Amino acid sequence: MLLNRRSLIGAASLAAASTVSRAAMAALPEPVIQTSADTQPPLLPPNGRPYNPVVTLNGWTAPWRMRDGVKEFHLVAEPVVREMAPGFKANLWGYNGQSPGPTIEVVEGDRVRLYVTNRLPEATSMHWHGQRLPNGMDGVSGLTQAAIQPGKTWVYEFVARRPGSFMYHPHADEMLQMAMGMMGLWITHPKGRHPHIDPVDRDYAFLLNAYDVEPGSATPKVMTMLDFNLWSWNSRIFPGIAPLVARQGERVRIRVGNLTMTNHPIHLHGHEFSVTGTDGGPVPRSARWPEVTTDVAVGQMRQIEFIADEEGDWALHCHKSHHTMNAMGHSVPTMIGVDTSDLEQRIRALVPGYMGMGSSGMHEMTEMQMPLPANTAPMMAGDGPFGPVGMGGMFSVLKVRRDQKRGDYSDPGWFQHPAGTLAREVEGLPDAAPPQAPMHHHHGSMPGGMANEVQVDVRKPGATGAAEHAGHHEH
Ligand SMILES: [Cu+2]
Repeated sequence: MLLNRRSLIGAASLAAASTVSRAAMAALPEPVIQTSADTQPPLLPPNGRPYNPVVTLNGWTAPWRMRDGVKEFHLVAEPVVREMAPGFKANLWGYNGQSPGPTIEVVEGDRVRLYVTNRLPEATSMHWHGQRLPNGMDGVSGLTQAAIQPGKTWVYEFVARRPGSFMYHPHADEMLQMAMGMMGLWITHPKGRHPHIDPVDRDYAFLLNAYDVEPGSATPKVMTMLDFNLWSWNSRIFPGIAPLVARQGERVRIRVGNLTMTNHPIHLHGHEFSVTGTDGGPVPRSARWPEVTTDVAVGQMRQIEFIADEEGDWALHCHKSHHTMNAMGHSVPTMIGVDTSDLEQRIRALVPGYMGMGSSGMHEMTEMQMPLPANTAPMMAGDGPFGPVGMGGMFSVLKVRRDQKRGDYSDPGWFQHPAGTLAREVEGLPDAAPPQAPMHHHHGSMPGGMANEVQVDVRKPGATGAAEHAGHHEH
């Protein structure tokens, strides 16, 4: 739901608004705030040059005011409450009611005027990442401007000179302000046909971000440098991330920007894609190659494109496996292979109902209704048509359907697999015994558990497949 700020003036939660005089605000375009974390339908341009709008995952595009041929936007930096997943809300800082802020969409050649109002308790600024612009519009506090003090509004103005995928974020107290969620996307569409930009049927965009929120709390720890525990797309974590939907045969573009403190190899199942652009602009066709994973480094954007020609529910996720999990204690010991049944019984005598975890892997945690502190997303969650998905964090699903209507972004539900196309259990075989933990096989008594009969395979260069067995003590 979109709300005008005016309809909320007077609410106790917006007391900070009074620091901006209403007379001064009257000359500015009304800031539009978003109260929902749902993906909003693409904003068809009501005026200006035509373009094919993007869909921001769990986000929206900022409406603008056209004034004397200039597109005017109004961003308000402010504390927000972001629902990161159903049942889990975080106290973040963002723009216009959400983190990330609204996507700015303009057309190559547009003159753009951006008002930035600061309703934070500290100074900020706005940097327009990747843009060609006059140096004084670059938004680096101290270097190209004084910081925007609380209660003040500054204005930036420049021409969107080249098409591409960009970002915006503060360049003042950056570590804290980005750890709190202050960022947004900027898309400059090409003016007419561009030799390196193909028209697409679906154009998705999201930012990679990361937070460190202690389970049971709601405000990120802002001094965290690397050890974040929530890996999100547009400040949402699976299963809170909307699916990406396509009609079979459509050309799909996905724009991904990274404002975390580490790289994310973004992997798509079932299709190959090309990287058709970066925040440096469109990639010439002759410089593209096929991929199924593209690494998006810190401060980079990657724009991937493919034909969604395979029907199904295809995972789209970061390939760092700890980035597809939600908050957990980092001090959990590895218990794989440890027989805890005896330990469990002994602890149960002291703590009724105690249950050990992880002795055969951690998948069991996806099936357990673990008692969680209030306001905490489960570590591995999401139910699929065949059981728990056991994922969190940077994970979503590309849903390709033959009968999805053009321009329809609604969730088509789970894929109905045609007969004979599903992996299946082989029936009629005896149950295989589960593997024994290696520590039950002590063959020797050497310190450190080194067995005597260790064999190594030596393959001589040039040998055609025949490996020689050499005893551990032979040389
Ligand atoms: Cu990652």
